[in-house]
Amino acid sequence: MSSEVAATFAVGSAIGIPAVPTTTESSINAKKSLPKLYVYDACPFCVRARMIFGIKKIKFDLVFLQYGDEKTPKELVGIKQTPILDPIDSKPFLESMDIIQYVDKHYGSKPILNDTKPRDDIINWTKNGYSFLQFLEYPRIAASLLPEFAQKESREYLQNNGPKEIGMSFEDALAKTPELVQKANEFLEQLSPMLHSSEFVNEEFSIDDIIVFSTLRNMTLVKFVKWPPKVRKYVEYISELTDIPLLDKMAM
Ligand SMILES: N[C@@H](CCC(=O)N[C@@H](CS)C(=O)NCC(=O)O)C(=O)O
Repeated sequence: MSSEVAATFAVGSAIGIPAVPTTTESSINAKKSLPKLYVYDACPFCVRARMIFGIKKIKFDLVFLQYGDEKTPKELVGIKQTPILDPIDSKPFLESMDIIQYVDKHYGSKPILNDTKPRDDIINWTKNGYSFLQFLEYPRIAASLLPEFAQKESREYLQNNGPKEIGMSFEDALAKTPELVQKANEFLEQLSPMLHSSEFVNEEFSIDDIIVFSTLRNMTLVKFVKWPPKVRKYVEYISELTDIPLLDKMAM
């Protein structure tokens, strides 16, 4: 224990309060020198970018933007979009796939993805999901306690813009839950035989895991979905491996 931390404990115990060490200036400076990833927690493209940091165990500063904050992303990259990578020593930039490639090449151990392209069947499976998952997920995301909605302004921003984006009110989308859950169950059943194992889509971690996990993660926010055991094990395994928590505890 450093003398500074020891001193904090000593003062705390002297007045009977268990002292918590405060953030030191050096740890703040260390944070400033880390690459910064700006995200929304519910953004699947942000999950993709977080995965490459997680799997390679690279230290980074994960910044959850408020969903109603237009100023910060516009100052960084000119538009309101996430994920944004600020590599610290060069200009901040957008696009999850570019971020993944950059991080894989520049940080941590040797590259693990090697410019491989996603499998066609995986791309097609994900595209099928786009057609209905948004109706299941958006109203639940809007009612969630995710960090990008901590402030009222951000919750209102989604309440105003979300229905326009999905072309349906959140109430109407919620009313469709039974038929959407049915589709989601079939969607997960289709995935099961496409997985090499309950650990990886292919023999080892690949870009396909990035595509698949980022599609599955928001589905953990939907209470009534029936997960085939292999797919459930898979999503839990990748969550652990990449340090991206699932959302079951908030499921509704
Ligand atoms: N092609 C981009 C897509 C990123 C994207 O669509 N991000 C969404 C969040 S999931 C966004 O920032 N939308 C603006 C908004 O929600 O206000 C990528 O792969 O990074």
